[in-house]
Amino acid sequence: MIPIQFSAEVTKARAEGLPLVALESTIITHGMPYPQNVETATQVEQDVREAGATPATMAVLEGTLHVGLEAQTLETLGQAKNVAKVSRADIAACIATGGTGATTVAATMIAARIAGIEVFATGGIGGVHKGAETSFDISADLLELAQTPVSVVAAGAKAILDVPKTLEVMETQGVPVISYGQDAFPAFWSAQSDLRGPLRMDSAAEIARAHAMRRAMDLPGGQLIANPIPSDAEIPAEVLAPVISQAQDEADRQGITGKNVTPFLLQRIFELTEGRSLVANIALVRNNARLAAEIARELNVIAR
Ligand code: PSU
Ligand code: MN
Repeated sequence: MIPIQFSAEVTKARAEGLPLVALESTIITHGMPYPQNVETATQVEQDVREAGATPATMAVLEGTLHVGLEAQTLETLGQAKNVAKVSRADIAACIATGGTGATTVAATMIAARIAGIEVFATGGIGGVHKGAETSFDISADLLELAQTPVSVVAAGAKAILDVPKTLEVMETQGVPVISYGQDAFPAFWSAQSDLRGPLRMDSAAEIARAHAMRRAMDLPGGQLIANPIPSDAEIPAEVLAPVISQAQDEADRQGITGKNVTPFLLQRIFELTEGRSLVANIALVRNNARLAAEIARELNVIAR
């Protein structure tokens, strides 16, 4: 038995068969500073509601898997220091030992599958890190996309990653990567990159149909929907490139490894851009939440 607790709102939506959208919590505890993290998480939940779906933010709290967080719980989590970052490798151990942890993309996909939620919105997924040929640092998020049937809406992969290698791993793992509304694969803080998205779709209905077809075909794994950042919130790639390489150099010199790499880089980029990276990050997560809600609504009207 999995100890699981649904929020009041999620309980109601499940009972009424309403569309749901999963949201992660590592972005709250490790991806953004307080108080912007809580403000953003609250706003993103509201964006999902306004787009006609119910938000379900996932976290493990004292050994219970929470599907949907009450406002006070979200605030407490957002203020807490030293919360564990829980991915596929740690989620079961965290629950079994009564621990508390914020869920990554991989762990949120697992929680969503358990809760019967098929659409999930986040900022950016983890991927293949620069230098992976020696560090072997490849995010568990990519392997999760290959095995857990959840469609994940993200703004592409961050330029802190080796984006071509990230696309190669998803290709190898059979993960459909769908650029939304454009040919290029978006690069998180910038809408465009030099890389083409392997697939392109222009409507939420199409994305929902592709998801439902994978389900009908019994294909394991989900889809990555790469949704470009709104143009008014973009940061040009040439502005960020030196910032990213500085942050990467510092991480290398300080010997940062494993699950600390991504939070370290995000925090340094936030500092080095004097908060500009965070403003863009907030805009793109909100944009992803709205698209995810639309996809969830479309998926809800397709017969199973
Ligand atoms: N991308 C962001 N913000 C984040 C993350 C990614 O824009 O906070 C988090 C997500 O939770 C993602 C995790 O699943 O980082 C990936 O960590 P790693 O690279 O250690 O797999
Ligand atoms: Mn990693």
